[in-house]
Amino acid sequence: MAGVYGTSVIPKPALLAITLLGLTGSPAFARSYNLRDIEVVDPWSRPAPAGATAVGYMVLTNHGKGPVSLLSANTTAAKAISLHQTTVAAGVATMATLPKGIVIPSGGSVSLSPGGYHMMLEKTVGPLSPGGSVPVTLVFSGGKNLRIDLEVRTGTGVASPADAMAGMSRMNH
Ligand SMILES: [Cu+2]
Repeated sequence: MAGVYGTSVIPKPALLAITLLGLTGSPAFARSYNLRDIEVVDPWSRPAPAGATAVGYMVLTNHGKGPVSLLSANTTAAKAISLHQTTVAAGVATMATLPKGIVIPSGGSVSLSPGGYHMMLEKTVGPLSPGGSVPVTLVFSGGKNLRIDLEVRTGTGVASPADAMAGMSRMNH
């Protein structure tokens, strides 16, 4: 995107963060879910065919006094869900699994977004179609479970995550 103007001084993660802020800055349109002190805003996924690797994105906020971890997630719409972190360095995306989950600090927010933390849905049972939704149960520390729906939509024009997913699948699955 920035490359159109001949200079690409904005690192990709920063650009993505700006895009995400733009999206979540419209609370009137963003779905949100609450479980005690945990708030989940705008969970979404991208369209995908059956048997594919799909993604899950959202913003997690912890309004409580202690840290909370998102430990895992599960769904009936795919064989399994993993928690991953993408790191982009020199234009190359690599992903790591997060066996200990994602920590949401007290009073803080963590974004699951293209190019960063994300959920990976492995082997979708059926196609994920635009306008549809994917039921997901989030498992937090302290035995707290929250049922949400990922809204399936065509993302924000970011091209790299699907490629990164394909690479990840070849490497680790
Ligand atoms: Cu992944």
